[in-house]
Amino acid sequence: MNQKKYKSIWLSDIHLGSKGCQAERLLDFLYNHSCEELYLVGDIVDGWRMEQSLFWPQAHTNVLRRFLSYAKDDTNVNYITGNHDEFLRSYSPILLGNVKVTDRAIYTSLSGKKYLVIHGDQFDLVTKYSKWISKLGSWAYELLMATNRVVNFFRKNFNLGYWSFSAFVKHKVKSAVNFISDFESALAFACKKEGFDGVICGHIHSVANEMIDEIHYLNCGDWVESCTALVEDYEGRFHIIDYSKYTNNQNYPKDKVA
Ligand SMILES: [Mn+2]
Repeated sequence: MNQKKYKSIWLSDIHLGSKGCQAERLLDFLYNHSCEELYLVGDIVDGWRMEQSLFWPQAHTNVLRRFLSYAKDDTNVNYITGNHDEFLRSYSPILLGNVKVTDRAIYTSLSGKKYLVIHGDQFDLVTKYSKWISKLGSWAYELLMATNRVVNFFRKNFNLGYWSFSAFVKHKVKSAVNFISDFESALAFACKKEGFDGVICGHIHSVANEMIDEIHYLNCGDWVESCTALVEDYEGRFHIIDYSKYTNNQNYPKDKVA
């Protein structure tokens, strides 16, 4: 298999166990990419969804198996906990097989810069102080995702590409835009105070690679709406890979689950 290799790959907000999770597309990405260091930046398994009902298709198991096979193939696999997989926080830091589970990590880039790797909910005042409001938001979000699936079902049948209705709505709603910029500046401020050069996070499902107040702010996005990954290549450059464009050709070997 012709895999593209990077120094490091970061993925966040996969939400395995929820209907919105685009596990098939993620599997396609995983089969076509490898790295020395893999960071799973939180909300990988959606514990909140699973409390309500169990949704767990084979593709979701295959994603976890793929992570374990990376670890077996000498990739350094780090699982950073998020608010949807916070059940892991009572055990972290812990080594599960070859997978390091922690709440935060420090990454040194090839150019020698120090990045804080963290899910980011710690800087989101809504999830931090009110789980109830946050779960209500999560319910509204699920409704938005359901609409998204219906829209894309029709688009697929009319041979139109994938289009994120929910991302469209979120970018149109002013309060959502304010929420995103508040989150980004809170995180940048905290990182500057702690002496980091940058931050790599997830949580708000809004991909980014930008400078905020002298801090390199990188957000991996998610695998519910945007289907994006963050990578560092061997020249020490960071890129966002937009995998939503690789649609309708899930050509990963379906029966070969390593
Ligand atoms: Mn989160």
